[in-house]
Amino acid sequence: MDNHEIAKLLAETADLMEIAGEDGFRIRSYRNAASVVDGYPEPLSAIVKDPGQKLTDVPGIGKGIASAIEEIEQRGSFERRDQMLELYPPTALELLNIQGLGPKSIKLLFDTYRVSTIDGLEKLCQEQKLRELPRMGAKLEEKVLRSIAQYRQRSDRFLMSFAQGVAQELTEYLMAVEGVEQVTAAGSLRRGKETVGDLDLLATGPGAAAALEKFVKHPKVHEVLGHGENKASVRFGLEGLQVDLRALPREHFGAALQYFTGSKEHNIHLRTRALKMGYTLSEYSLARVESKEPVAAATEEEIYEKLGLAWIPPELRENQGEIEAAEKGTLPKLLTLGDIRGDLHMHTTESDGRATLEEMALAAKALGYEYIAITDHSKALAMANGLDEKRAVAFAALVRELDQKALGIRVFSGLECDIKKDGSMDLADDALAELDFVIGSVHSYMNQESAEMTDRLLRALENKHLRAIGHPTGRVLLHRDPFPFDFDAIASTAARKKVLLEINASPERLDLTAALARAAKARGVKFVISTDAHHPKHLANMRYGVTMARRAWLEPSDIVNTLGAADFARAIGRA
Ligand code: DGT
Ligand code: CA
Ligand code: CA
Ligand code: ZN
Repeated sequence: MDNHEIAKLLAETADLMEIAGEDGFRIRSYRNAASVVDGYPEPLSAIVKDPGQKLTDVPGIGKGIASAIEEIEQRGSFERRDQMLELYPPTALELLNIQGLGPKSIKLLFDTYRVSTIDGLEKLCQEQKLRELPRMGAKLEEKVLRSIAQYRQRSDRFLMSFAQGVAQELTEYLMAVEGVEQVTAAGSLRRGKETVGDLDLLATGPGAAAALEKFVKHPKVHEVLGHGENKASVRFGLEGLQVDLRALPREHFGAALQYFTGSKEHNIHLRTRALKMGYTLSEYSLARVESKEPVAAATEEEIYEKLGLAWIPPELRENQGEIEAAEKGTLPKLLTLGDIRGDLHMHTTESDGRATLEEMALAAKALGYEYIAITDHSKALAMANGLDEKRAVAFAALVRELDQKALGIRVFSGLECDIKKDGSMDLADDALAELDFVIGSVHSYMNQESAEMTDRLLRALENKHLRAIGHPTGRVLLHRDPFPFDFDAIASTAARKKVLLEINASPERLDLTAALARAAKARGVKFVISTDAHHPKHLANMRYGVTMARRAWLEPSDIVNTLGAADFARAIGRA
């Protein structure tokens, strides 16, 4: 690591210590060391390696910092930092970027509301809860919201869930214009990508031109980037998502939808195919090369059909074999939201969720589910009030009691059990045996080396009570990269041990990714799609997980929670 990287780790640790309210003297020593290291002319890694030199000879570096730097050189982190990251996730550091919030406020936020992310903070402000804390008021809430919006503008991609909200709002707004027949999202959003760069909307009908006029005057449009006869581009909302709207005649709406849905790679492949067949494919039509006579333009279906292909669901249009499959008639019969009959990962007030067991069960029933598993956290997540063995056993009994109330939905007891640093489970086997559906998840030491993480997960897979691995790569979209491990080894072992891999439907996670899920299916893995809901309204996030599964080419038979309640109970040995 170079000096700058080392300095960053030291400074970050100082920030976390400050959030934790630690002794000012120790915090200052890390900060000072960080600035010394950053400005030091010689690479410290060379000093570490040179037996003739000592780090402690560098002015401003004492024994403690020296050993931290040695540890950083060895393994990319150091103990103090790891400890702090256990207490406060790295997202807490991001809060320091929000004007109006210092370390003390961040600690207070975390202690009172367990909020450590920008999204969480935003929600607190919107729900007017920040003002309930000492020395904070309505003015500060406003200031924080503005600052959050500015901060977000710096990131150039947006969560699918956010873009979908904007698409829906604008669709309703534009559909109200007289003569507008249809408004549709195209681009990456239609393909179901987990993040989008910009939003591509298409409008058609005699009122489409009028829709463009209305579009640029939307109260949340802060900047008009371009406004022509058939197209307008704007920045929408404080977050600054770019939205392109195109007005199109009905006659070639299908060609435009096909073109602007992409992906670019899919379109290139399709155009090549068209040319070989004597056609050109454009955003206006599929036409004969020689006569230029259009043969299809109004719908996507007729375009694909003329090209000798079955219609290809947008989620598959990534040039990953879908055109070949459409030719042979071997496209998968993709999973739909309606196939899902239960949700198997959620939290309640027993740990860090917002609603009670019964409230979650009733909310799931209202969605039409036949069963759920309630999977609160285990004790390693002390911050989340995780369950120890004794509480886990009592929890299983409580869930059984609830199930016997016959609410019209079956309720299984579960646990999201931490997979500890060495791959052992956070709770003892006899407690795990009481629970119907044990998920193992990694929530700590996510910076392990790939080999270490692989061994850790392999060991976890040895546990006979384990039913599923939760959010297997640990990624948090736009915040945290997946941790490295040998995915093929884990997928093969999971398949052999009949441990499910989760597709976590939370729009911030969407983990497994589509590519990994598809690779895992090739190795014989079965999946569970769950929301990881911490609030009844999160149960509706299932659709994002289904979208990911579709992008992974998955069919209902790949997903355990498409089984009916009785079959599911049999599948987990709890009939
Ligand atoms: P994004 O916005 O980065 O999440 O990704 P997309 O896929 O929405 O990309 P975008 O907005 O640049 O364009 C939307 C679609 O329009 C894209 O998927 C395919 C089509 N498209 C746009 N420009 C081109 C181009 O220059 N060549 C081709 N073949 N297709 C294009
Ligand atoms: Ca786009
Ligand atoms: Ca675009
Ligand atoms: Zn969870």
